[in-house]
Amino acid sequence: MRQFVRLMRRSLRPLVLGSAVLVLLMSVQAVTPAQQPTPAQTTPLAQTTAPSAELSAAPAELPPLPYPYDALEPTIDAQTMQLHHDEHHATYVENFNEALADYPDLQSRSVEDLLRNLDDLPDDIQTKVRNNGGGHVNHAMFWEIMSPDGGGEPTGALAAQINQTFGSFSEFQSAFEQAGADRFGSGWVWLIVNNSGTLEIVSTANQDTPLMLGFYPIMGNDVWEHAYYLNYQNRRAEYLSAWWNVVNWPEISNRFEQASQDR
Ligand code: MN3
Repeated sequence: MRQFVRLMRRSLRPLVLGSAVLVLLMSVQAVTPAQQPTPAQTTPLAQTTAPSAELSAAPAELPPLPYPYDALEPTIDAQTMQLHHDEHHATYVENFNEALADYPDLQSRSVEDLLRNLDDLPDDIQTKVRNNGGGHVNHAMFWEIMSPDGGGEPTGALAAQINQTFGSFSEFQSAFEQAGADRFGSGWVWLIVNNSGTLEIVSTANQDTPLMLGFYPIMGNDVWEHAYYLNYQNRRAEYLSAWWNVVNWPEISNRFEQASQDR
């Protein structure tokens, strides 16, 4: 089948063959299982069927903020958002691309894939990829799981799983805030799906991502001072508790469902 698809792609003459071939190609992609074990495949078809829109490393690009800088006020102020996205996140992307500049073959893999397999990377770029690739995936998720229309409580399967695991939504919130407060120095607090398929709260230092530990992050809050210092100064607990006002539960539910499907 793949040979056939390659052949079709090679002989594709969009102006002549028109949309029928495109429809055929799309339907071929649609029936390809997302979690097919496809290590080291670099054909265009394999890339387009990579697990659910992972981030490109060819090169990595700063995703646009999905809302204006001031959209999350008063929970997060516009200046913090601007510096956080345009400076901090942009710098992670820049340094990540710099790390991969001498390794063009690694650029065909997703950022997530590189982070899941850090030990296999050349020694001289492992730390750079860990810090800057981690910074890129963490922040790309972070902007999406917040919204000006955020807040409230999760619904559906995610709500049920949270209640089952933590007792109630408010007990989950307390545990998440506590783990964020307990993270010494810079890092993240996460809700992940662990290897047993159950929800778990973990925290990581610096830009380490749960992907490095083999876990899929459902949601995470950034507890680096750059995420809250202008508004909250040293009052991290206050930031953690206010943050629920901007949490985008529909997007987090999507990520939860993605994690369930990928298992
Ligand atoms: Mn940050």
